[in-house]
Amino acid sequence: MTKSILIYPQLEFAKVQIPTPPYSILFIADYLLKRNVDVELFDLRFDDESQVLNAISDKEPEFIGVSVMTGPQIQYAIKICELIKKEFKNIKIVWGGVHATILPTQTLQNNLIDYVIRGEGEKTYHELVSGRNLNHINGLSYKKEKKIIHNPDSAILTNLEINELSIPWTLIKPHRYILNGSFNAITSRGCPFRCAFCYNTLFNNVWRGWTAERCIQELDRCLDFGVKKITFYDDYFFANSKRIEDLFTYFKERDIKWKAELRVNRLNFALAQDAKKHGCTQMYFGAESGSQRVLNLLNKNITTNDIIESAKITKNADLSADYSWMIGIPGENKADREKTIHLIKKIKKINPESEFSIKILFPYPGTGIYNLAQQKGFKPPSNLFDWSKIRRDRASNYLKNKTQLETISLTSAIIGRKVFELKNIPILKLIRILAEFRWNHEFFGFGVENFYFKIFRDLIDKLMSRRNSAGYDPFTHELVSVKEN
Ligand code: B12
Ligand code: SF4
Repeated sequence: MTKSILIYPQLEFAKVQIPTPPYSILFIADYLLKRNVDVELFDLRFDDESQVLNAISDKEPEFIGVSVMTGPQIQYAIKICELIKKEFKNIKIVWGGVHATILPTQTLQNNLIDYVIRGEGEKTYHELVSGRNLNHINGLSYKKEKKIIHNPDSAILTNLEINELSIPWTLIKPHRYILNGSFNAITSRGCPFRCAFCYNTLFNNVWRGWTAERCIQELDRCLDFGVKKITFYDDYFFANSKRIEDLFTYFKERDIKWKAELRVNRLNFALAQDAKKHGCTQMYFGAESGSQRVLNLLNKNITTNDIIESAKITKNADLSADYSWMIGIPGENKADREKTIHLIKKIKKINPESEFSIKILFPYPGTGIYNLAQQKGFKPPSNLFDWSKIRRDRASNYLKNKTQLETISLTSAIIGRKVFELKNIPILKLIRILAEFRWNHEFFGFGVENFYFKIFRDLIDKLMSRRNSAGYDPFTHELVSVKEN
């Protein structure tokens, strides 16, 4: 029987949020299981590296698959691959996920990695582990006589194939991913829009999703495990109105509280009111910028007026909203940034229940914004290790006023989040007073707290990586304890 092991490496701040199940490898595992491949799965946010090594000794699989996204996860992925290769020299290591898809050549230049699977992994990985001739495997990149070969792209899964996939719960411990009844779900893939900074422009640009009936089958299992509140991580949850209508009925019947993302210009009062009536507690929006010029540059296809309208609508429907903004966009100037801050303040006035965060844009290769960033002097990391240092709250080297941008981002994380309103925790209160001063006076110079934050975050990450730690419940805005058996 063909055997394989799939690994989801550690993440930074893994336990601050509700851990999302490792869907990337879960769906691949489900595809393999249904085709009689013996598959075992390790989530290194919980499992120990020694468990992986023991499983390899027991099973002696030919291939190990590792899922990797750009940023800190790379360093943990490298670490586990080093450990594996040290003990099992002949084992073949396969990297998949968004990072390896964007940069297959650079990824394969690392000696630890034998194969890269670009795009959706289900079919390609199955063909690889089943021993198909390498030349015939679409979506595969590999090394041959010191050359790197990229086979043609694979076809994405059809809607029917997506509907045949389910979450193979027996391979994971469900309670790990449920915090205080909250759970993160994904019911679809892809997004038809073309925002210039988004991976979807090169990866996942056709929407496919579970039907309402399939969603209900999968979500019913989650309810059996005690789930009451669901955050949908779909890129385009509201793509199909009939599906949404049926899901709304289900949410109401089962008293499920939920959150999901919507484009600001797809919201209307009837939808907001309906969502609220059917258990929606918050909608999140990619607002990105308060400058129309920058929104156009990002090919966002929304107006600042759409953003303002969305705040009025959510306010009138008594619905909370979470807005995600970006700064450090190539081509953005100081005036654009000020417009963003002013628009955020306006939104907060219109809907005081809304939350927000400001991230610093990182130009990923292959996205529309990447060329523009290169013209402005952006030099992408040239190896995997340097890619692992990329952080959402750290400004890239080519940007001017890096500390100021980072201070704006850090301030927004404090001002914009309900968790910092927990006034009974003295340290949070102090941090909030300083952030409020900065925000109200729009004074982001002398970012000393940013310096200390960088030291502090490394420390916190080490502590948070332990088994039992505090997590943040985004529904109740409470700090809760994450327990691991
Ligand atoms: C949920 C989520 C998270 C969760 C964690 C995910 C988890 N499982 O725990 C959280 C919130 C923690 C998170 C954090 C980050 N995330 Co995130 N996240 C997502 C999100 C919304 C869903 C991921 C998912 O499950 N997708 C569904 C699965 C089925 O799709 P998939 O992961 O692409 O997997 C398929 C293929 O990629 C491939 N594949 C994947 N792995 C493997 C492995 C093998 C062996 C093979 C063969 C194939 C393969 O096959 C899979 C099935 O077809 C995606 C956006 C999206 N919709 O995908 C962003 C996304 C993956 N995140 C992204 C990023 C950048 C981050 C951060 C690194 C941001 C940052 N710079 O700080 C942080 C990580 C910080 C940290 N804490 O370390 C980017 C990745 C871009 C990139 N270049 O890698 C995405 C695409 C968002 C975006 N629009 O840019 N994220
Ligand atoms: S709408 Fe969201 S998911 Fe879709 S392309 Fe734009 S940023 Fe990406």
